[in-house]
Amino acid sequence: MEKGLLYPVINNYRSDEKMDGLWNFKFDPAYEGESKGWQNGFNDGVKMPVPASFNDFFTDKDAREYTGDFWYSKTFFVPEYFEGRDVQIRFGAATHRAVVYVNGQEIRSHEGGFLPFTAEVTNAVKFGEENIVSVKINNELHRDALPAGDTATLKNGKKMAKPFFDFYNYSGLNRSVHLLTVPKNGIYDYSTSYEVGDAEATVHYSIQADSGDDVKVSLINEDDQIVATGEGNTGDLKVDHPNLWNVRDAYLYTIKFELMNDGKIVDEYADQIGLRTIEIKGHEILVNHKSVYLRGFGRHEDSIYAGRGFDLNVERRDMNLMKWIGANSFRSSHYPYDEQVYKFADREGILVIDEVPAVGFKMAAASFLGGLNQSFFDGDWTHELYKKHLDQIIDMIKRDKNHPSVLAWSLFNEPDTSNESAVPYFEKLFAATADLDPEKRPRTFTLNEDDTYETSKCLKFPDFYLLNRYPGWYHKWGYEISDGEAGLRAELDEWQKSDIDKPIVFSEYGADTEPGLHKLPSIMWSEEYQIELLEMFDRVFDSYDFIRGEQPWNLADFQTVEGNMRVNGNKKGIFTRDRQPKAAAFYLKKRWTKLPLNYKAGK
Ligand code: CKU
Repeated sequence: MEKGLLYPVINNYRSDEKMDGLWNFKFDPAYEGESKGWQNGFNDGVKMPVPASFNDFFTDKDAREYTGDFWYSKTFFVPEYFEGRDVQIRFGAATHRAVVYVNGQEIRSHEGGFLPFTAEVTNAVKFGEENIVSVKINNELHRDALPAGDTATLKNGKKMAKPFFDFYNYSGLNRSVHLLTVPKNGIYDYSTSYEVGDAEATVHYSIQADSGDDVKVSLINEDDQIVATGEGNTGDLKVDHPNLWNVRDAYLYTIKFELMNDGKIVDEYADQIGLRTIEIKGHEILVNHKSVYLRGFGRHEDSIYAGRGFDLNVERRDMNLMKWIGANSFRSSHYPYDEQVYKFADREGILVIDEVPAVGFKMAAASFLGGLNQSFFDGDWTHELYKKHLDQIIDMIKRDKNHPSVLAWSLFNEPDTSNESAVPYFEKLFAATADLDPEKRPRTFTLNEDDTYETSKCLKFPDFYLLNRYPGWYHKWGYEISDGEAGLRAELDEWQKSDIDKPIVFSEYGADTEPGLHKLPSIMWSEEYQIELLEMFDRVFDSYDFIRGEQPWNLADFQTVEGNMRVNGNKKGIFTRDRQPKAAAFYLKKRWTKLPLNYKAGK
């Protein structure tokens, strides 16, 4: 668990320098890096770009598939004028676990490949000199870690990742590394929550700092005017005639905190926030007390060459594609994304269902991935897994809680909930996470096809339901799709008859589609079939009032493990991996740009 995960800023009290670029890189298949002194740095590795996944740069398959320990190292200069401040190295993501050394000294370790962590290096660096940072990373998959999987050893001694999930195990320093200075005992976290009306809005704020005798707060509008001020570690800011943050119509205020000591400013932190509320009421998802119908995608951080390495250019394109097609939301399937993704979403007024990397918690979920027929939560790994799972939810909420775009927290993707053994795990996790978010956003998880209204033992936990359903693809496919539709309707009829009064969002459905493959009449994998499958689902969505969102799988094609179900990855993208439209994109654009934001409101 991190103390604070504020995004780096530069001001009179704080500095931020990116350490991105070329690092030295080395595989460590014999786990002997420390005994060879690699924590002190090395110069005989290959030059590796950061941020990026190492995998797809290599032309050699052993290197691309490499599973085990590997090292990154880089020299960096710490100027003398940094003295007197705290020096930190902040890693945006290291997949999946890391140990950080500075000048040979072990600083800290971290588990979890999709969230940031900060190495406090003040006492390890030499001021006015070159320093060396080395990071040992391990990308093995285990059942007691997130995302879940196994690591196999082949007969030739090579290790191989066996994910219980359907995305490639892209590894490395996938997000930017920052060299930061912050004031000693300064601000390390803040949070906000809101009450909004047309005439007035209230921002409840609280700020965490290690020192200071007072805090001054100001709220600044987009015209650079101060609209409210406050004092103290917690308090309320009242805004007359507020500009609310609305879906696809965002307005961002700047909140600025000044930490005071003896009448002098000793630290400052400013961030952009949006004034809005989120509630679930009956069948409705409400933003600013108004009903919102979600349309958008499940996504991945995935692109050619850099794999899961965060690329602002790809993200800009993805945001533009989502705006073009009329989307208003996405799920950060199946892990929290780079922080800049949420900044984009804040600015564009796009809602995010923020998901923790609790994926693969179902042995039989995807038999094509080598699933085993056993209940996941019966396993002896759940004790250790739970600790990591909770830790990552805590950090995800800590990191993302101040983004107006974040609509809800997804605590699992497709866990095995059809067995009673899941219930104690869910009870504990939902209780432990109830008060983490000062805004108390809804919590949810996606339900796999096997986990239905009739079979799931965990339906009481989510505030609204996310359904992943694949009739027309994984069953009742091709010419049988009409039976698939009938089956889907039969399941939804059960929900309708029940006394459950919560919205359902379809968080996955789709068909693998080879771009350029046309067939009349349609055949599976053709662009025509993808449209027919979407039309089938849309007919169903339009027939049930409690369905309050549609997020087909996936925004774009993405890389997976190789296998007899995948032709160079998962092709369920509405866009190709290089972000060009398949025919289905034009179909969805037509539907989504016509649907009102408050579709089905009041029903
Ligand atoms: C998607 C067994 C269904 C799993 N679901 C999760 C997602 O990660 C996969 O990519 C289905 C698919 O296309 O199989």
